[in-house]
Amino acid sequence: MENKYFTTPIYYVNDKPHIGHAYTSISVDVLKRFYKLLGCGSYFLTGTDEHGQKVEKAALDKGVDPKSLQIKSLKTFRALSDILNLDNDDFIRTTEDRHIKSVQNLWNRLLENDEIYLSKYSGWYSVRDEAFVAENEITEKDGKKFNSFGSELSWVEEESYFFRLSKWQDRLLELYDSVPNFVHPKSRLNEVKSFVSGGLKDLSISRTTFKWGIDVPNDDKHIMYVWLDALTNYISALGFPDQENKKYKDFWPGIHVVGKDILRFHAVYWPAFLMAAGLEPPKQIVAHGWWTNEGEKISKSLGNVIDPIELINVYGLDQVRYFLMREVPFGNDGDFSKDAMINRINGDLSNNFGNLMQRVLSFIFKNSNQTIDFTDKVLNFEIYQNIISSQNNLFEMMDKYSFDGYLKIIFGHLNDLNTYVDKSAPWELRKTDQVRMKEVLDQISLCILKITQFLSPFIPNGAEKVYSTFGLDESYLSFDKFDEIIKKNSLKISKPEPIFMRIDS
Ligand code: ME8
Repeated sequence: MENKYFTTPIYYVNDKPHIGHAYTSISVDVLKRFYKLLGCGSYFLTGTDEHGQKVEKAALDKGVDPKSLQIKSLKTFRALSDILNLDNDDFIRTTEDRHIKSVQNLWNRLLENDEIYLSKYSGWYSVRDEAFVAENEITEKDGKKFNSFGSELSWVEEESYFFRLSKWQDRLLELYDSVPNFVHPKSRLNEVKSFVSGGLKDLSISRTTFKWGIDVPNDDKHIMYVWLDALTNYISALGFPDQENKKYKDFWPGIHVVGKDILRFHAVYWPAFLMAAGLEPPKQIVAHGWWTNEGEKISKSLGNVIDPIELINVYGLDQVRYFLMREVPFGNDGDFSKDAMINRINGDLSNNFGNLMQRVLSFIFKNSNQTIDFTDKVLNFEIYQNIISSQNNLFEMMDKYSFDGYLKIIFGHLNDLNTYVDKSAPWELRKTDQVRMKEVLDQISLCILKITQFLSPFIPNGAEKVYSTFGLDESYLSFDKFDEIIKKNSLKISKPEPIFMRIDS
């Protein structure tokens, strides 16, 4: 099975993390955990973007130097990774030596390949997006200029090195045509294609009017444009410039999961930089949609930023992870509302999954000698066979990043199981047919075990809790260990702890 390398964007340290950052990180964590269960080699990178005018400006506004701001915010982003229970393999910072070495090496390759020249930039710039903005993308209001994201623009005029991006137009279009799903979803691929087909201008890749960045080699007047610096993190973490490094050989090219706001940097500039440096472009760029808060754009000035840590403290980690992955098809925009979240948690996790677990396992604990046996008859149980047969569908859903589609299939099985429990009523069978009662409980337990395995990338804590009730440690959550569970023949369960309690709105 081929190795998978998944990355999140590296987040700016100018501000505290919010729900959007948590969303991207959780989605990549789900992918990492899923492919790990499947037995693939998988690598997960996240980190922080610590240079640039935006970070420098935030530091100046707070009256501190960028280094201390960067250290303070780094702590919060690192803490968020822990709080989200991310299974990341590395956390990269763009101020680390390994990264600076890597970016400067990439620069030198571009220079050697005659992909860089010195000139002068004059035009509009969005500090908020760290982006140069073309005339045709500018709107005006009250005498001020804005880009399409509504960020205010400032005029920049300075000496700058340029990357010969215009030269890469045809090669980029070829790349989009030759690599299936290079950008996912297709609608975003079309957007990228039409941007590139419209013609590319050479890109300014250095700045001279401030200092907070990586030095351009052999020219102490210039620092690198923050996006050239930031994008390179994806290979710095694999040991670049050492292309013989095992991680680089095993995992590059990677799959970058990003918000739709930064698609152009990833699907146009990044593959062009890499190809121009003689390196392989990424495998795929996956762009997800944008969250709003109760219908409004999330922004500091509107005071409606959703703090993921607060949410987790109130609703629980697995609950927040599940809601974000289930509520909105990945790729679409979504609106966050507390009511929607409570309904989702109560409806799916509490009433459906948690309740099934609790009533069946407590009943077994009290009435069925606390053991579960997997006889052939149990293994032939129709709902279990349906779960097994849906496996390929589930893999396909994951392959096309349809997290909600995947979860819908699982919860369809859970609905069937709940109906089966009601219909076969083991509490009645206890009085009339204890052999059949045990068989029903064994069938349901088998299904719970399999379903929990499929759910575990989304709700890792809950899944571990369920498995430990069956006396199984987390290593049994891997797909190829399921046979071992079955071969155990008999499992003994301990007193089940309630999971996913109802939330009172
Ligand atoms: O752009 N909805 O960092 P950043 C969904 N440093 N996702 C959201 C979101 C929202 N409302 N708000 C933020 C940068 N995100 C650069 C990246 S990568 C080489 C450099 C998520 O801190 C989404 O993934 O502004 C978006 O792309 C990212 O946070 C932007 O994070």
